[in-house]
Amino acid sequence: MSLFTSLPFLLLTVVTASCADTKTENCENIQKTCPVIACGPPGINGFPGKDGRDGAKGEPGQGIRGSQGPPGKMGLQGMPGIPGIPGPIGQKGDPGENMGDYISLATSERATLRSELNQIKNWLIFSLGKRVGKKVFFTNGEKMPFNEVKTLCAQFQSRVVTPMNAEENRALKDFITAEAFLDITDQETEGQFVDLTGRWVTYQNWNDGEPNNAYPGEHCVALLLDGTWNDIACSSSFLTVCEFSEGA
Ligand code: FUC
Ligand code: CA
Repeated sequence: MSLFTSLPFLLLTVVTASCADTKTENCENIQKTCPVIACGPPGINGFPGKDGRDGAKGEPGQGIRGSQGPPGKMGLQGMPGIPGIPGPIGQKGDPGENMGDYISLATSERATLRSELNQIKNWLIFSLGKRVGKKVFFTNGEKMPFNEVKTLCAQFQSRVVTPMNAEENRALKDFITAEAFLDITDQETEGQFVDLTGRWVTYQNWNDGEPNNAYPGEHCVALLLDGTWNDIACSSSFLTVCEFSEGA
């Protein structure tokens, strides 16, 4: 017998055998839905049914506690605390420098500074001025009326040059390169030449025939290049020479 011709028989045999193993009630039910097969053995199990609905939410579990989270942000700065108790008194310090050392050092430094200052003054006088006794002559090389010369010299804490003796007069003559005003006038009384303090000058070195007040108003005095004096008009312009007192 071939496989195709024997298959219905095999099925019938299986169903019949299955039905024979079940209870009579079940067999009757089968008979109601399967009239061809009056009663037979129970069939093979069917396929599993569809998945059931999700069950109700379960109660919270009691799992293991998680690890601690990272620290939070830093809080605001707190108020300053009250001052602490003063610490103990420290050990006595090393003995200080001797005050005498400081004084001698200051004295030494002062002497050095004085020496250097004197050297600088020497450089200036050698190159620009003329020293005679305690006087030093300087000029800016400009010619101007007498009043302007007086003002300029006063601005530099000096006065218009005034030779008080032959030595100073000679030093001034050697210094100038043009006729220069002296700080001597007879503006108050014609013919009475006085210095800036108003006192009659005790030293004079007039040129021959001077003072002659040649032109009315020759009330000032100029040192000529040969060292002699001439009365001239104060409004005329002559060389500016100021004298400075050393040590003042
Ligand atoms: C002589 C001087 C005057 C002026 C004139 C040019 O007479 O006495 O002061 O310098 O020369
Ligand atoms: Ca004159």
